Order: sequence, then structure tokens, then C-alpha cells
Amino acid sequence: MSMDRNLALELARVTEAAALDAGRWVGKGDKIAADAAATEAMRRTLDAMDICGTVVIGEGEMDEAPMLYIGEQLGRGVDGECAVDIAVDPLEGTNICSKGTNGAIATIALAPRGGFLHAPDMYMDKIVTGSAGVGVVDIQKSAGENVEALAKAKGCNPQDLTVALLDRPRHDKAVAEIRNAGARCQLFGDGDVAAAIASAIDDSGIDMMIGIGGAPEGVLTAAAIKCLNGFMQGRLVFMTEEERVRSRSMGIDDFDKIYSAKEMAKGDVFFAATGVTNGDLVRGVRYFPGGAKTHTVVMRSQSRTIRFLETLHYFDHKPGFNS
Ligand code: VTB
Repeated sequence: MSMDRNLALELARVTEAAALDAGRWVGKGDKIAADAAATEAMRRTLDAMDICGTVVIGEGEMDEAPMLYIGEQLGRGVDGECAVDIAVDPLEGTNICSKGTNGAIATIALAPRGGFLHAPDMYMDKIVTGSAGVGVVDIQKSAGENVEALAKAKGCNPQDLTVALLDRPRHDKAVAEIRNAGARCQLFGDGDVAAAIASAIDDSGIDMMIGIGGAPEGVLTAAAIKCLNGFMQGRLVFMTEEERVRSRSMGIDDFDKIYSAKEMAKGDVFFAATGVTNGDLVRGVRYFPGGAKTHTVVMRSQSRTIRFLETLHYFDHKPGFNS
């Protein structure tokens, strides 16, 4: 199916709106209000698009999330016009946003119907790097081995590499191995989507992201990594029997499968992210009298166009705008 290329720029509007509204909650200590603001703005702008969209990665199940729940239908498309699946994380890094620290983004991806892995809200082990990692790094190797292999492929020393990991005790072993191999670690509190994408972008300062984070976040990451021609592998981490049952009901039956980016995000996919707070991928929302500036990355896999947009928003020209 051929997708309308203008969807990319439409998506930038969606994540900008979410970031602008969540941006008002930066540093306010209320992650629930911040998430609600982003979710509402994202829903409102998505619903105004000429698509027949279905949320497949969202804020939760229908009975637990008031909007952008899994299965929600969105858009003004008629008769199946532009049938797309939608993956969202309106505020990726709610804790970051409430504390005002680095790395919160508003993010979304679109795929032709059936394109996304229906990942339940559970953990996924991930490894992400730029195209240099293809055929070189592997989720089945140790963190130390991957550092050495990536350094060799990049023609540098391990000490020139920075590996990002969620700052969690479950990553202590990997952190020790990375340090032993001579590389630098960047331990971040939350938000592995932005960190993973940054690792596939040259001169972001991050060379690789590894470790266990959310599975829905893994699918969003996969859409971006595919557009960037980067390297990613993801493997679901089952903690309970209930997760196995849920996964099966969502069409997953091989529990040990190692997914590539292309297997998690199939077809012509689109991705957008706008910074809420500053980060290695994009800058945060900067308000000025009467308006604000946002920083967005938007990409499409088919054309592999990667746009970084700085946008000025003047609120007095936007009737009905919450900011
Ligand atoms: C992960 C990660 C997210 O929260 O879901 C993490 O993918 C939660 O991990 O980016 P813990 O259960 O160890 O706290 C984020 O960091 C933010 O939603």
C-alpha cells in the first residue's frame, strides 16, 4: 500500500501539539497531569487527520485508559481511506517531565494496517545502534563483546564509544562489562526511545543503547530505526504467566523470538518525536512571550527522509489552542 507522504508533516503537528501542552507541566511534579495533557493534545490532532486509524500501541486497554487506548479508532478518513495502525507514547518519560530533567519526548509512529508488532505492556530486551552494527553486534553476545565488535566495525577504540542504558540494577552486569571493555556508560533515569534513536544518529554522542525497557517503547523505537537504516534487535522478556497469555492473545506465539526493526514495524512507516525537555535527540519546548519554539524529528522509511524541524508557534493565531 502506498502511503501519502504528507503524513510525515501531519505527524509533526501531532507531536508538536502534545509537546506544547505537556511542556506546561515540565518540573511541576505532576506526571499524571503532564501525561493527560500530552494525550489529549495528541488525540485531538490525530482525530483531525484524513486517516482511518486504529491505535495498536497506546495508553492501555480500553477499560484502563480514557483515550488513545488500544483499539481506539481515530481520524476523519471515510470508507477505509488511508487505513493505518498507530503507535503512540504521548509523553515518553513522564517522570523526566515532572522533574524537569533531560530526555522527555512526545512520540508517534504510523504503519499500514497490520504493520506493528502488537506488543503488550511488558518488558523487552533491546540493542540499538547505527548501521555500523549490522552483522556486527548481537543481542545474544555479552555487552562487553558488543562494545568490542562495534569499536572494530567503527574503526575506533572502545574508549571512544558511549553506551546508553536505563539506570536500573538489572543492568549492573552489562554496565560493569562495558566499563571493563573500556567504553563509557550514559546511565539515564527514563526514556529509552529517545536514547535508542540517538544511538542510531551520527554525532548524537551515543553509539549504542542496550538493556531492558518497555516493549511498546521498543515498537516505537523500531519504526524510527527502520527509517534511519540503523540496527535493532528486541526480545520480549516474560515475567509472569499472565504476560504469556496476553501475548498469545495478541498474536505472539514464539516467546524467544529475536525481532529486527523491520519485523516490529513493517511496510512504509512514519515516525515523529518532539522534545518536551532537552535531550540528545531533540531540544525541549522553549516558551517566549506569546508563543513557543519546538524541536521535532520526523521520518519516513520509504523515502528515508529524516527532517529536523524547529517550529515557532504563536498562540494568539491558534484559536482553541490550550497553550
Ligand atoms: C521503561 C522504558 C521507558 O520507563 O518502560 C521504563 O522503556 C520503565 O522501566 O522509556 P522500570 O519498570 O524499570 O521503571 C521508561 O523509562 C519511561 O516510560
